Amino acid sequence: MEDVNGLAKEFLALLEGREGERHAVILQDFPDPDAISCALAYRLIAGERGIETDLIYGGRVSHQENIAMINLLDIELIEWGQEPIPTGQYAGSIFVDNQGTTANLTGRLEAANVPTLAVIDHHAKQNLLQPLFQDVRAIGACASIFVSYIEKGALELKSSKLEHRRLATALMHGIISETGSMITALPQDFTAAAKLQPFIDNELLMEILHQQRSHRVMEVIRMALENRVIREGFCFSGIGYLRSSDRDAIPQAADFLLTEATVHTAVVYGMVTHSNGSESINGSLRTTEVALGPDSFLKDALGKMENGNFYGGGKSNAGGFAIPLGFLSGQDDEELARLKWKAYDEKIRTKFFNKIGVDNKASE
Ligand SMILES: [Mn+2]
Repeated sequence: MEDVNGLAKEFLALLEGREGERHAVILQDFPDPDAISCALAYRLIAGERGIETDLIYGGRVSHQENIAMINLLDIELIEWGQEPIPTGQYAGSIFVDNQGTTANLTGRLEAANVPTLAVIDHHAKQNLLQPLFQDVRAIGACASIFVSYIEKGALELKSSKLEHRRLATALMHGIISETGSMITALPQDFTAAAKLQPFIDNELLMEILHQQRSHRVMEVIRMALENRVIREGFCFSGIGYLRSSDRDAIPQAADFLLTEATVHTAVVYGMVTHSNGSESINGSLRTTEVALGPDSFLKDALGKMENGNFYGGGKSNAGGFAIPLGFLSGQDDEELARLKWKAYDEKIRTKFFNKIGVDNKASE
């Protein structure tokens, strides 16, 4: 068990004497509500101490629920794009809900000599960065870690303050969405939610949660349904090519496939074309099987890249992977594009079938 009091104290000590500094708060490339709410929490906590913050990420926010959250709660996130980070712009970086391995800004921060001040996360320890302060806990939502700081005096929440009500609503949304509506929540997450409850805006929360699916997402789900192959409770589906702006449809399709009666684990993947022309296979795993362990499942099934990093990883009920195409990237004629997808689709399916011990050739 972590010394939560000690960690909160250490966190607050880190912020002491930093008045006037500007910090880069780094979210993973495809920020989710948990990450967004943590970044907002850091902004308010640091703001109280005269520290300015930019909340930045190197990918895209495309899930309509996340876009709604940002708009309805008026959260200012900066999509950084491909630009380098100017030297001297930031006195330090704070990684929330990630440890630098899922944020493509990590290398650029290093190139700009921005010191890593803190890593605050709830995924398995990755040891990529050497921060001054680290708080990596096994907990349902990273947002609950920030609530524990707030409880220990990082911020005095007041219902009379609009920005505090918005923060509480964001953190509650982060906890709810990250824990599958509290199903995978731990006692600490319930404690955090209880702490937030008096400050949240119920109507706003309802509005954020009830976003309808876009036409593009519906199309990706249709493809995922058509192409799915089910073996031993596992459902695999390769959906072909999609634009990077539609990447968030992949986990939504996996969520949907998981609702089929005989399925306990769903894996959906597709060939994503990025704005710079490069391509990668991106995939999502969702499971209701407590014993599966998405992190080791994906690491075992897909293995490592040449640089030693794994293609994928995860947490208790979800995981993701990205396989860069490198030399094979780029616009091709229809036939070559079809062959390229077919080769990757077969290879990935075979790897998963090998992992679960079934024969790729066996009929349905
Ligand atoms: Mn999280």
